[in-house]
Formats: sequence, structure tokens, C-alpha cells
Amino acid sequence: MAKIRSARVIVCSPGRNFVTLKIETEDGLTGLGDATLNGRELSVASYLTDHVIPCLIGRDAHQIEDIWQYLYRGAYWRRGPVTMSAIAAVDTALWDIKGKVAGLPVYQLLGGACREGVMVYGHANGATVEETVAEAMKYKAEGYKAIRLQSGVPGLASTYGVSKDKKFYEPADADLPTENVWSTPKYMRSVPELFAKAREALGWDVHLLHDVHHRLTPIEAGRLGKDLEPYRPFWLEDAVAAENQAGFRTIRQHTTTPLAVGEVFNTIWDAKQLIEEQLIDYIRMTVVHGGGITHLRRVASLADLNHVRTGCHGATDLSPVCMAAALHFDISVPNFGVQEYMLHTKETDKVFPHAYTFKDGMLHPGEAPGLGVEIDEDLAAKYPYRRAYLPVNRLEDGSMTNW
Ligand code: GCO
Ligand code: MG
Repeated sequence: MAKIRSARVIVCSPGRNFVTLKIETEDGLTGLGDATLNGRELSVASYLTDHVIPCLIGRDAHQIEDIWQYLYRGAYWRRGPVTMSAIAAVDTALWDIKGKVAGLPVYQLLGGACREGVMVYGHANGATVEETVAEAMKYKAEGYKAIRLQSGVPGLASTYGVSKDKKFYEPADADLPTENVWSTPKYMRSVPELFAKAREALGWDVHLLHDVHHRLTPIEAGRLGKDLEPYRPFWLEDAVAAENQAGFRTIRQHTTTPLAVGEVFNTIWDAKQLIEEQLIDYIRMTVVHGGGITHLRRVASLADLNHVRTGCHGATDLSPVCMAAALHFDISVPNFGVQEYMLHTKETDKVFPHAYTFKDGMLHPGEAPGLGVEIDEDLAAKYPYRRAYLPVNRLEDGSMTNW
């Protein structure tokens, strides 16, 4: 028995906002969980503080599955990003505690490593195709085995995935949402050229990926997938918004380009049809928005039965606590595919000292007991929360569309 004595939420903004849950047992052991929901941070903080933490006090921190079921079934109001991020934070913190009690890194409790490291993809981006390819060359020189390519689109003022400060990408850029303008025809013309030039410069020994960020219809996605086939992309990400899972059937009928989706999914139910009908190749849910390590393993098991591999979302708005949790999951799950790796700022890394390391295109979770991440609370207190929103998106005629 490791009785939960207290739990509290720490909100800080070392370069961007993060919400962190810290659970403490009566023996003084602590566990951390990431609860960050970009642009909606305080809703999860309140859900935890006002509704979850009072139910945790006195429970046995070792009963991870029971506490998960208690919070999921017990709320009556199930699913959704706020609820599932809160449950994820608790679940992650409890795995951290269990690892510390055992004196083992969490991946050992999940069955041990089944690979030497976790292949990650870096983010090459630029205003033009030339700039993006030059960035991709730098990633290749740093040892990356997989690189995502995002380039500015001629005729559009700004595009998702392209940042001024190339190595650091932060879309939540304003106190109120900025408005972007989007054109599918302009975009569709630009991507095949990007891949053609990238293959010419980088050769065929590196995986190339691309994120569409939910902006196409299924038939448009089928066309783009087909146009990219000659360049053998590793995956086409979030080609369409996936509320209507059957929409992916249309894409599948038209292209052999592998499909990845899931960064906005919260439970196995969001992916059930996509996985069972083998409409996707990679499921990109991650620990913080997908109900924690416990639930993600359930998703991975269903995926494994259906030839679907994992590809956890790993943008900067998932804190180092989530990244560590993802790495323990990645290294231990049989059907791992790839892990996204966007660099956090130096300020973030200082607030969250961590044991994970990068070498030769791979991340390793490290051997520290638990998750191997701590939070420097004094430093965190120097970076108070600042409201920041993700942008919204309109077509050229002013209609709202997906960002
Ligand atoms: C990615 C993502 C992100 C999201 C961000 C939203 O593939 O990394 O699309 O950059 O836009 O996580 O908060
Ligand atoms: Mg994405």
C-alpha cells in the first residue's frame, strides 16, 4: 500500500504553458503527470483540482487500473480531451510512483525494452522548398533517421508547421487566436515539389514524413497520397479530420501512401473503426491526451492485432513529463513505429530536468527509477501562466475551416 497523501496542480509557462500534476504518497514519494491541453490549459487544471484530487486522497497509489476505471466510469460523463487529459495525468503520475517504489524505470514495469532505442522524427521547415530541404539536410547530418517536411505555400501568408525560428515551433502564438488563410489548391500543388526536391537532396536512406493538419477532404487526400507515392513517404499525417472514421475508406481506395492519424483522439473509441478496418497504418495518440500509459497500451494492443503501428504525437505542447512517458511506452510496445520529437526550449528543459537522451536519431528514456523527470518548482514559479491560443483558419473567401 502506498497511500496518496496529497496531490496538486502546478501551472507554469517556461516558454509556453504547461500543466503538471504532482501526487505524493504518505511515504513521501512523488509522481508527475502532464495535463497540458494547448490553449485550454486551465480547464484541465480545474478538472483536476476541483473534481479529481479530492477523490484521490487516501487511495492506494499502486492500484493504477482501479483508479483509472474509477475516474473514467465514475465520472458518468466520459471521454473528451479535458477528462482524458486529467485521467492521463493521474495515470502517468501513478506509474512514476510505482517505478520509484520498485527502483526501476517505468519501461521495465511495462515488460522491458523490446528495442535499443526509440526512432524519432525531427521537423524540417522553411518558408520555401529550398529552405526546408536545407533544414532537412541539417537534421540528416545530426543523425536523424526520419524527418518531417513542412514548407511555406506560394500565395499563402503563413502555413501550419512553418516557424520563423526554425528549430523551435510554437503555434500557440497570441493572447487571442490569430487568423490564418488557407487554400487547398495552392497547397496541393506545393507538396509534391517539396518531396521531389527533398529526395534529390537527401537520397532514399532517410524516412520522410508530412503533416496535412486535418485540411483535406478524403478524395483530396487520396489525390495527394497518390502524387507523393513516387517519393515513398513514411506517412501522410492527419490528411483529413477524423470524426467520421469511415472517411478514411475513400483515401485507402486511392493510395498506398501510409496514413497516420490520432493526435486529437482521446480514447480507443476514436480509433476503433480506423484500426479494426485497417484504414490507417500509424496511430498517433499520446499519453497526455489519450488517457495515460494504461489506456495507450490498450490502444496499441488493438492496433497490433490489425497491422497498425504507433507514432506518438510529441509536439512542444506535450511537456517533458509526457515525452518521458511516451518513451517508456515506445521502447516497450511491440508495434512501435516512430516518435515525434520537437525540441523544447532551454527554459522548459531547465524546469523539467529529465533522464531521456538523444543519440544517432534515437531517444532513450534512461535508467532513472520511475519516469526519470522532475519539476523544479522554484524555477517554475518564476514563469507564471500566460494565456495563449492556437490560431484559427479561414478559406480565402472568409469561411471558417480546420486549422
Ligand atoms: C504535430 C501537431 C502539433 C499540433 C499541436 C497543437 O504534428 O506536432 O500537429 O504541432 O498542432 O500539438 O497543440
Ligand atoms: Mg500533427
